[in-house]
Amino acid sequence: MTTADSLADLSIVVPAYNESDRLPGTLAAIAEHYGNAATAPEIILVDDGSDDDTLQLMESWCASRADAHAISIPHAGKAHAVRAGVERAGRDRVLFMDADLAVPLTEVPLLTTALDAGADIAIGSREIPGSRRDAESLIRHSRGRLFNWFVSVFTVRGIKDTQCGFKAFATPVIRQLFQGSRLYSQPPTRLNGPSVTAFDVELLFLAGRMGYSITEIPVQWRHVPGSKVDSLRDPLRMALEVLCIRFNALIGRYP
Ligand SMILES: Nc1nc2c(ncn2[C@@H]2O[C@H](COP(=O)(O)OP(=O)(O)OP(=O)(O)O)[C@@H](O)[C@H]2O)c(=O)[nH]1
Ligand SMILES: [Mg+2]
Repeated sequence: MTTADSLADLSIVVPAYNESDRLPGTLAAIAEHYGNAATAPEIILVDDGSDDDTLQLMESWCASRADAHAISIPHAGKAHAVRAGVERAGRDRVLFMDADLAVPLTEVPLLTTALDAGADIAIGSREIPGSRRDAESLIRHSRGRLFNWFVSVFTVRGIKDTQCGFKAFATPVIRQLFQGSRLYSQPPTRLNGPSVTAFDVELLFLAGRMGYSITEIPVQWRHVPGSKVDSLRDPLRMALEVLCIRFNALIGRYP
């Protein structure tokens, strides 16, 4: 399959919450990179109740493109926004990426090529040879490594970087994984502020149980200011989620 065919087969899902500062540059980069060609990926932007004009930005950008969709759901966090985008996806593969474009669009074909080569899931990695992490503080990097170690002890083994927000799946595979999710089967009843969470850990954990192949692909990544992650609350919440995944597995709640 050529790169153009691979891209024509792809839906890109971008979850965003209060991203009126970071999203315009990302949308401009997408428009410039893909133009409006028939071979361009489908673009699905998902807002879940931003307080700023993120949704308006999405809607006006989508109005000028052939296959782009702005989805609006009640506030439920990144996992549910990705899930809503995946449900809407009309192409054979889905890649989700962050609104801050921390991984540039030049890396998209690296993941689709891995899917072409037979992987069910291809995930961007900042921790294997050939990758790069730029502009990241030592504290932030160390926190990420500690979390990955924690993940490898309790849930997903053998993956060096489970947390890069740049992952591609065969569409039926990611739909099946979300169906198996226990942490994100229902939207939260109450949620204040942005919520990034460890939903990808649960997806990868389920993928391992279901026997899907996962390939880690080295990507160029840079830290982009304007993070929505709370440096204390969110790592603790994510660690708790990892323990919940282990507990759910122990009591037989996963397929
Ligand atoms: N729809 C939706 N998206 C969210 C929510 N919280 C975060 N996001 C999106 O998730 C993506 C990642 O958010 P970031 O704040 O960059 O977090 P991160 O990249 O995991 O961590 P950093 O390395 O600190 O930047 C961005 O596209 C955010 O807009 C949310 O509650 N809802
Ligand atoms: Mg980020």
